[in-house]
Amino acid sequence: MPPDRDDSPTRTPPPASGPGPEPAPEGPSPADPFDDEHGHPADEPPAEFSGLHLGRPEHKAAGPEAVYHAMKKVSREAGLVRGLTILTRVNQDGGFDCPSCAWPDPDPAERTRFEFCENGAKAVASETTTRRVDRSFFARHSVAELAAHDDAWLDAQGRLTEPMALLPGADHYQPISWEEAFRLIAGELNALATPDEAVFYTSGRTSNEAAFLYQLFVRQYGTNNLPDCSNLCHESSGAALGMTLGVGKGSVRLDDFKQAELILLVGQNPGTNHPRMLTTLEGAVRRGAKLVAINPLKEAGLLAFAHPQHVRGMLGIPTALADTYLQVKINGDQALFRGLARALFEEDRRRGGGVIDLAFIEQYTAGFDAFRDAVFASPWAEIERRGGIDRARIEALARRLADTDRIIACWAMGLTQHRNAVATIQEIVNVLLLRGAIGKPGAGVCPVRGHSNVQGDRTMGIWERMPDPWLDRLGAEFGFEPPRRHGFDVVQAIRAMHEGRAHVFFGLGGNFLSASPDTHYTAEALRRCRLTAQVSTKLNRSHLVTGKTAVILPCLGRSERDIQAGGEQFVSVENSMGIVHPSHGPFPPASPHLLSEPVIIARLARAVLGDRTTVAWEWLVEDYDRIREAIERVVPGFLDYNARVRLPGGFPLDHPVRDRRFPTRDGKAHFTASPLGGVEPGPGQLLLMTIRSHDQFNTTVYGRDDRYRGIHNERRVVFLNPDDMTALGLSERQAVDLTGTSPDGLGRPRVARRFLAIPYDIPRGCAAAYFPEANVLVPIDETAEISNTPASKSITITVSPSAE
Ligand SMILES: Nc1nc2c(c(=O)[nH]1)N[C@H]1C(S)=C(S)[C@@H](COP(=O)(O)OP(=O)(O)OC[C@H]3O[C@@H](n4cnc5c(=O)[nH]c(N)nc54)[C@H](O)[C@@H]3O)O[C@H]1N2
Ligand SMILES: Nc1nc2c(c(=O)[nH]1)N[C@H]1C(S)=C(S)[C@@H](COP(=O)(O)OP(=O)(O)OC[C@H]3O[C@@H](n4cnc5c(=O)[nH]c(N)nc54)[C@H](O)[C@@H]3O)O[C@H]1N2
Ligand SMILES: [Mo]
Repeated sequence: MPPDRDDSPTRTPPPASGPGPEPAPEGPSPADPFDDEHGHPADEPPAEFSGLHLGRPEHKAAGPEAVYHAMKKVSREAGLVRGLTILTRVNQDGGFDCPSCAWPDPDPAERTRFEFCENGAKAVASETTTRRVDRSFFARHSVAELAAHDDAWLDAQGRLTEPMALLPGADHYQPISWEEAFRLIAGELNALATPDEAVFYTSGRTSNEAAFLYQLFVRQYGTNNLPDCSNLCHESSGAALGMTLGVGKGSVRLDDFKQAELILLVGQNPGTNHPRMLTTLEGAVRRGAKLVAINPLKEAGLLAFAHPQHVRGMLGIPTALADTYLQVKINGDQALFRGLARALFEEDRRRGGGVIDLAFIEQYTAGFDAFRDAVFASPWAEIERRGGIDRARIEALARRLADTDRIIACWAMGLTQHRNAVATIQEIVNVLLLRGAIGKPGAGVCPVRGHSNVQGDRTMGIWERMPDPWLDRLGAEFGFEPPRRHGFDVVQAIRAMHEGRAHVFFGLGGNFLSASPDTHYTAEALRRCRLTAQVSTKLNRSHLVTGKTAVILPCLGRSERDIQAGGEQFVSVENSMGIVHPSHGPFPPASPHLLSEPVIIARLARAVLGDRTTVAWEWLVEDYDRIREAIERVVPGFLDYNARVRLPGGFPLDHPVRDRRFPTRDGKAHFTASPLGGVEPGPGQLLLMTIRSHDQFNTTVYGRDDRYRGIHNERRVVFLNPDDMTALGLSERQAVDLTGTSPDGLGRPRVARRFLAIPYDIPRGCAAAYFPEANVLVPIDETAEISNTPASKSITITVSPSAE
């Protein structure tokens, strides 16, 4: 157990002021070994720690504190009355889609007046802030000076208001007209030797309409270089599910949670990252369903939930959630699920059948025999060693699986960001297939998506490897021949920019530098570009580590009114469960100079393609119904898009697996027989996972607290097992350096300096630190097999005291 913690603020008082905007430092920025004319990457430690206050980890999520923290952030950013007005439009019929996670909204009839959570409120507050980053801000601060600030400070400065350009040799961004900005970008793109020398990134907040236009523009320009944040996120889920079930998306809907008997929550922290999911889980538990959590950390949101909008919850009275908690080792899940399969086979033998669903397996699946052989070739000793869970506990859970027909497995980044991520997710599918728990009510797979429209962007063709029939339809609709050669994913794009095979980076949203692995290598890759240009709402580090020329194109946020020639427009998004619905921003834009994402893309396309294009860009964006009509003809499942998207609650996309139709090559669901793999740290090494705190949305850091884990006012912390700390001779709060076991992409030692050691309830040999501060430790060449997702939750490191 961790040593006693001091909850009283007397030992280490938190500073009186929160992490709001701070005055800019006087004079030049501090010296920095990696400094150059255009700033430095994110991992340089601030001169001082910000003043850690260590509390006890919490045992429940939400409650009245959640309301308090949400309101504090909202009133600070948007003003209390204005902020509350804005929040009443989140996830409402006729309102806008919460820009935070992709968890679905309940049926319109079941929605309450407040259909958002603490962290959704924070995301909305961050977008609707009254602060502005305008031309005078950029005149006051050089890029080098801005780069000396941390991510929280950058985000806290407010909304971008007009296009800005950083010209070669300049040290300040300067205003540029939209026309000039498009001309500049077009000039660079048209000067490339081939379109494959440009990279077009997408983050998952982009609407269906913008995403569709974007991929159309990029393919008419001539490349499939469409990496997206999914490459860093659920790519492993898409790959594993596509190969086994034929559809790379989750198969369950909210209604299934009302019928499930057993819900597995694997590698996911919903209390922080999908808080509205807790309402669904609480409903399931109240109905009698059982929850099992599989996670190296005892996350508050998996233990219990006090619904802040219900009377009991407001009084702080929680509903217990997981009744079983398996504290698996980092990357131990493949072994654990292999163990569950083995125990299911053994239980079936003991009971003389009835456990393995042979009828289902015979009718619907392939690969069973090879899988059974692989299971019996995995010795219990190896299963226990790799997973860190003993056989008796695995057998106990297997007996519960054997007694249950309706099983849902949920997961997120805890499974997708490992070397063997695809095989791990396939192992979960194996277990569900053994029990026939796929394609029936109350059962199935539920990869819980991150960004609010990351799933929709893929449906709209944002993928470097869209299949030929899809490209055929796109070409037929617009009368051109789309390129067929697969493009770069994120890791390939970084390498290409680094090696001089790509010279222009364009980002539709996101924060490419801070989201990517191997920070210094990626920074160098971006610096080698001729141009880096980004469509953004807020300032971030990718605006500060740039190519020779850099452009910021500021766009409307989700919450903002979008008026075009055809009147007021709305966009649409697809949530984690394949429901497509509208999002309609009702509030005035942060600045009169902002353009919508569809308009930015249309004008860029015209500037780049001129008369070469077969698309009536200007006409399409006058009325987004016209974009949706084109989508309807290209993308399967969108028949009657304009009518159906206006129905209350939107419409569901067909998911054949729900009816036990498996669109694989042979029409069968596939068992997968993989060897047990993954990383096992050597002597003296630890396995590090890079995770989110409660006060961030990906690279956007709202503050320095991680309330549920008892961390206040500091992000440079590393969670360690107390016995490992003793073995390493470390004491609580000691400053340590984290060193990767391989050199970085530039051949230098891979070190993240000065983190405070925190004793925590985490399995031995495991460690955790926050993303993006620890991204410098994620090797560019350590990625998941098949999906190529960086293994940012399986990093082998050593930990040693910091040299002062
Ligand atoms: N407020 C907020 N909401 C968000 C986001 C955000 O940053 N902030 N990000 C959004 C995005 S894009 C995404 S993808 C999701 C991310 O949602 P999550 O996947 O919940 O995010 P992480 O913090 O990466 O959490 C990973 C969880 O997996 C566990 N874990 C790590 N390694 C392993 C392992 O090997 N095995 C198991 N079983 N567990 C492991 C960690 O302990 C942690 O609980 O959230 C989305 N929603
Ligand atoms: N080590 C490590 N690295 C990781 C992860 C991890 O767990 N560990 N997680 C990975 C995951 S799951 C993901 S999804 C990626 C996230 O990677 P990204 O999606 O690239 O990053 P975000 O932080 O979500 O992007 C934030 C920026 O998006 C812009 N933005 C916000 N709203 C809008 C909008 O409406 N329109 C436009 N155009 N721009 C907008 C703002 O300028 C803001 O600064 O990071 C990945 N990186
Ligand atoms: Mo994500």
